[in-house]
Amino acid sequence: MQISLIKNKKKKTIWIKAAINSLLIMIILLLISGCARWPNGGDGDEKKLLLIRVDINENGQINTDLGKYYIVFDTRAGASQPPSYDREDWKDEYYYIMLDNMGFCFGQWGSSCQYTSIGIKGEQYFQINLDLDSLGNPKKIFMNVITADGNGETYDYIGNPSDLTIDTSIVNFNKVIQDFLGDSSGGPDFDIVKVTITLVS
Ligand SMILES: [Ca+2]
Repeated sequence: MQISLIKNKKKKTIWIKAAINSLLIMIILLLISGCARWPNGGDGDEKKLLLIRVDINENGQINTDLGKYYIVFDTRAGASQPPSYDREDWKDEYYYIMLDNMGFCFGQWGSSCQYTSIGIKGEQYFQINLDLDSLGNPKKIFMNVITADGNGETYDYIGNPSDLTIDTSIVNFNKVIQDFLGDSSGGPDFDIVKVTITLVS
């Protein structure tokens, strides 16, 4: 009787010790993985917002009855140049924002464009606020801004779209890019004159 009691006691202490040990191991593992994640916590922890403002000719006004306004992004890892001004050359993986007479929509060129409230439209400008998460948090973003009709004719685009390229690792990224005045084949309503890009954390 006594011997079995002692045996039970011993069994109990072994179980308790094992439980404490595994608990300690779990705590240590949690601490290690927590510490390991700490230094490169920038991966998604920090929300970044991309603000883009497009200004058109002061003699024109945003005219979604006769045309469309696009901002296009190439965020692919192997990308090396900005998207073309010609929509026929755009790849399915490009993200884009389109402003037409239904408002702002966002999507990938090969899929449907979803209307959202990411932008505001003024008389002679429009501005979009885009979470960098929705572009997949890329390191580099190649861009272009174009105005066009509904059928495929481009009215205006940024003369040197490489100037629009964004390095998302730069803190307080801010750029103002000018485009030629009066070079739109669709008249002043579709003449891009300035693009302002700001990246805020
Ligand atoms: Ca222009």
